Amino acid sequence: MEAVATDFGIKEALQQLGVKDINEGSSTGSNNFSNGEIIESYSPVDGQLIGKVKSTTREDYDKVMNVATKAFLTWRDVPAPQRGEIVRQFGNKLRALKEPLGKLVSYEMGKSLQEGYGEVQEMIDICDFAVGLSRQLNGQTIPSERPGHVMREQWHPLGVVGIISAFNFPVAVWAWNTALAWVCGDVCVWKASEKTPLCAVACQNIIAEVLKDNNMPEGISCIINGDYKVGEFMTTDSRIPLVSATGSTRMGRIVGKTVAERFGKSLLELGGNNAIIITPTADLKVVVPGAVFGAVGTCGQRCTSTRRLIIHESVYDKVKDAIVGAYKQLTIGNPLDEKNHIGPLIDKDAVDTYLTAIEKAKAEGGNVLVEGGILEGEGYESGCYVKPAIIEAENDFEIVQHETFAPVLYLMKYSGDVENAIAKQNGVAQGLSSAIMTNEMKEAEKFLSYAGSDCGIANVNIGTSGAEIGGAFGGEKETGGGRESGSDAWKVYMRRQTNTVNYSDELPLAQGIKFDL
Ligand code: UN1
Repeated sequence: MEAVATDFGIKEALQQLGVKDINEGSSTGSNNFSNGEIIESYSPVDGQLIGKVKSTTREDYDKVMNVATKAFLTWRDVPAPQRGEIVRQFGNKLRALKEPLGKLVSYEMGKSLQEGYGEVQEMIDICDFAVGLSRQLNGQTIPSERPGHVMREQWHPLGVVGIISAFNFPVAVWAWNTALAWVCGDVCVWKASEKTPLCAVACQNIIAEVLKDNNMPEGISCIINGDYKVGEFMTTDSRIPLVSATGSTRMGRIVGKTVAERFGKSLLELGGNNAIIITPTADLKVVVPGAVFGAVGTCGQRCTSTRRLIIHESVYDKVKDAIVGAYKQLTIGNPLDEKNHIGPLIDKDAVDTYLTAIEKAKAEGGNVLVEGGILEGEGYESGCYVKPAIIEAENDFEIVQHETFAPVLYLMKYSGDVENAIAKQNGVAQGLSSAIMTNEMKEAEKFLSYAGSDCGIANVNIGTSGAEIGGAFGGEKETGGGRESGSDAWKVYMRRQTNTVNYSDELPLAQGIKFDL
């Protein structure tokens, strides 16, 4: 192992997860096909090299696809509740490994340890959900217009599901997809972010053991490594009926187009530009933690992060002072140290993007309330630690219209009715998450009505981030329209088949058409 931080039990965590340097011969499951260039994973926490993986070449990819396609033929024959039983065992393994996996997430990605654990909890929760679902992949029966006929709807597995995930949720988003896809009878090929490849290796090791214990082929779960070029192997591959992709709107536009070109399905979970509307009756006790966690949690790198506060002019100063005051309490530093609220950004490119956003906001006339900037000195050597910033801005600023994956929060005023705030909230290209803080029932219901928030997620008196797995997760407009995790999101992982069965001795045609021979 090269240069792995010994503090905070990272070395032990890696050992428990079977994640080793490739020079020591890592057990990366089906991924041991990968033979391409080396990808090094550096921690944004302390800049250390954690480990390496090899990227997947075209040739390696075809081997993975052969294994996955073959595994599908075995897996689809396993009754759904038995598939659920295997997912249950996976969830139990995650329970046992919550601590090391949460630590690795925190160390490789940079989110706080609490959020690292939270991410693993999200995986466990979706496994539980999927286990129940494995007995509920129900179709419908539909009355036929013809005598002696019956119509039914069935749901069948799709085949190989491709998953492209982002660095910010390096394990949970994969689990949202796989836990459902597996109970549905699909097998999965996962391209994790090249910024968090070791989290993917850890997950693969965990599921590989479960599959082995059940005498199931490991090809049910495969990982491939690399950047967008490796992702392209999947988006252009007609052996993959569904590509589920999480990431930027720019990436989703390419993925969506490429997959549609070959009539594949895509599930897109893209950028957000999420706002909280703060009305005159909002309770500051709820507003402050909701807005601050939303803005600085995961260092502002959630797709659900709060980027805009739309505050009624009558309470503007009060809310502004409370939020600015709360920012003074924030501690920034090693995310594995639980006394810190905020860890680093993912890498130096992200730091540049953050600095550029602040400069742009200033250039457009933004008024800085809480100065940002890079942190330097002891503990900040990786160069990825930044101060969360607050800027008074207008909704139509160019930079405000864009998602910046960093802790930059824009404050803006509205006057008059809540409709004015809703118009601002909807006045961006993205449509993921939104919230209103109010004790006025009429305002809350307006916000939730068809004329209210245009987002996939609309909350009352909670922030924009931190959704539970039980609801369908995703958003409208440039967020891509996909829905993952709870509710009936499972249907996207299956193909619907309508059956009409004639149990009479005649052949009446639908629509009363006569065709006598
Ligand atoms: C993401 O940022 O891509 O709602 C997912 C949340 C988390 C998931 C975020 N449960 O903030």
